[in-house]
Amino acid sequence: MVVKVYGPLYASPKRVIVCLIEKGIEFETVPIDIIKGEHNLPEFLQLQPFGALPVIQDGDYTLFESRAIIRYYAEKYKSQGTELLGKTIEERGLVEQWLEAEAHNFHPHIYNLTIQILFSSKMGFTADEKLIQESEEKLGKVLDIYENRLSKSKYLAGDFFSLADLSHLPFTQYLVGPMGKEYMVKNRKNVSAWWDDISSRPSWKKVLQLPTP
Ligand SMILES: N[C@@H](CCC(=O)N[C@@H](CS)C(=O)NCC(=O)O)C(=O)O
Repeated sequence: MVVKVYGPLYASPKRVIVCLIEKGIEFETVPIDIIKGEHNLPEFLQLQPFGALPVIQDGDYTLFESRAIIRYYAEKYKSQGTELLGKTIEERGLVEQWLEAEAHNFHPHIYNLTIQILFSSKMGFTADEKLIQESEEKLGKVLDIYENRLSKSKYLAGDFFSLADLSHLPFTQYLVGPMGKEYMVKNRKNVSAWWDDISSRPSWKKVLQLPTP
């Protein structure tokens, strides 16, 4: 069964797509344009009542929330493709811990920067410079914690690549690319080495060939 990914232009669907590629799962994409408001059309709200991307359809199974989807596929196809959840229950605990850190500590600040810097004009509002400055400061503090963590292990959950690292790819790509804030990564030796490693994975290079908004 080919998995349908509703996206694929935006960052959160790319979190799902890179996971599917790592796991060797066949998929096709269904374009949804947020700027045109397609995520709020009744047929899309049937799939994702909160009107956000991504959603996947796998046969008659529908799932939304990108981190729920990547956990689902990493577990469902545990022995296929890259092992993304750790081999032991202790490793799994650390993967979950850093996935939560990504969602609750890292993401809110990088999301604010993304919306304010990259999407405000497309969405028809003026960027809030104070929010940009505050978000950059807060993200910098999170990256300092990552810098310390990555001085002890090659990847966030240990010496193995996992969902915790993968989950950072789409928004960090915005940071180092179109947002022009590569220095936030480059100025931190361990974060920089980690970023070079995870962003050069063949799976991510394939995702980078997909269109962006
Ligand atoms: N927690 C959701 C958030 C997804 C999300 O913010 N998606 C953005 C695109 S990257 C979106 O659909 N934005 C439209 C909106 O929120 O109105 C997930 O991870 O799936």
